[in-house]
Amino acid sequence: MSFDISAVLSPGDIENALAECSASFNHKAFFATSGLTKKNDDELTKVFKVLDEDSSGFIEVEELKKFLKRFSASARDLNESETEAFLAAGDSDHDGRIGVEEFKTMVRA
Ligand SMILES: [Ca+2]
Repeated sequence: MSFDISAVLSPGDIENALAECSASFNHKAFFATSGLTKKNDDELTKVFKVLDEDSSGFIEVEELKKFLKRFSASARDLNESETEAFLAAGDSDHDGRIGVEEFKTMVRA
């Protein structure tokens, strides 16, 4: 990836957010603790592009599973139920993936 996520988020905040979600993932807690909820449109678009690893313009299920890994390579994968809940929270048009506007809406919800 060409963009370093720590250019947008503080490494300490990322560390705290990952620690909080190490046992069970809660997207609202992660977004708040990592500082994502305070980021502007531009910054959230940059983060979205990191999460959209294949640059398809959408975060698909396989990419959602790897969500935590995009913040730290040593972080775990999300399990199936966490991934399903995460997708359901963000996928407001029910196409089975998360677009950039859906991502921003979810982060700020
Ligand atoms: Ca994608």
